[in-house]
Amino acid sequence: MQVKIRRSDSIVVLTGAGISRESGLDTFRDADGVWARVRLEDVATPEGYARDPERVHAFYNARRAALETVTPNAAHQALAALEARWPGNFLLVTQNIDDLHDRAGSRKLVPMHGELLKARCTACGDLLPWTGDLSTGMACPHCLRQGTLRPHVVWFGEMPLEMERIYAALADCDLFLSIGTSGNVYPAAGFVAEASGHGAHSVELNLERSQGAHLFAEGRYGPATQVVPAFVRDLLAAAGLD
Ligand code: BV8
Repeated sequence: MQVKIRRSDSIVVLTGAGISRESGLDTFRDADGVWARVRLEDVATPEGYARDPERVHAFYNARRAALETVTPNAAHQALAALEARWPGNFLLVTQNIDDLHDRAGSRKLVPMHGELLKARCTACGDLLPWTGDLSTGMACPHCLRQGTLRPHVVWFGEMPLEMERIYAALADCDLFLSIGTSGNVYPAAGFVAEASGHGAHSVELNLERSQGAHLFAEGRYGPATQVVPAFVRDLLAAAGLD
């Protein structure tokens, strides 16, 4: 399907765990996904953290350590190239807490569910880069209180980050791209309706039709490292930027 786009158009991209799958990071709801091994209630909620903080720290420590073994893939790189080449407004909103979009060079980037490589002190609110393990035995380098450092990650029941900035971009966008997400988790799963309601053309790029596939004007299916670079090529060509 020929992409209809103008250079002045605004683009909002939403990504989920599927875009990092071919870099070697697990998704959540695939058969071999994260939630097939642990209950999200135990490791990705404030209640789970209050019940057993060391279990939650172990869950995120393992995922943080895994980031050292993976690299951005062609899909991450294609989105960074699109951002660099696009003359109109561009915003990449990711549900992922890995650092692969950042390492691929994306800068107009909102990690709405937080970042694995940051820790936050629940006592003084300090936000710190954090690459090693976290545990309740550690003290906040800023306020020196012990046991107050948590992953800077948005758990279920917590408010995602920069929502005003995201909704402003959705209200303004002409093209909404959703990549590698199952459309299970809100409010992210509601972004396609929000963008479409403001007149945006919506495209789903995913391995298979997601739960929200019927909400999109267009869908292209296959592995992200194939469908995302191809779509970015078509987009740049349609805007005469190739
Ligand atoms: C909130 C960080 C409100 C943690 C995560 C209606 C409205 C509002 C809220 C709710 C609502 N209904 C329910 C809720 C509550 C809840 C929710 O949505 N629950 C779900 C389960 C029903 N939402 C929340 O709690 C959110 N907070 O709403 O706050 C509020 C209001 C006022 C005041 C205070 C609060 C917070 C949600 C954030 C939770 N944190 N992540 C961590 O990472 O450990 S979300 C979690 O799911 C994941 O982390 C991930 O970010 C997210 C989405 O998952 P996906 O990325 O889509 O991954 P998934 O495995 O599901 O799908 C992968 C897809 O990739 C598949 O489609 C697959 O086919 C595809 N794929 C696989 N391989 C490839 C591929 N595609 C391409 N190429 C491949 N190779």
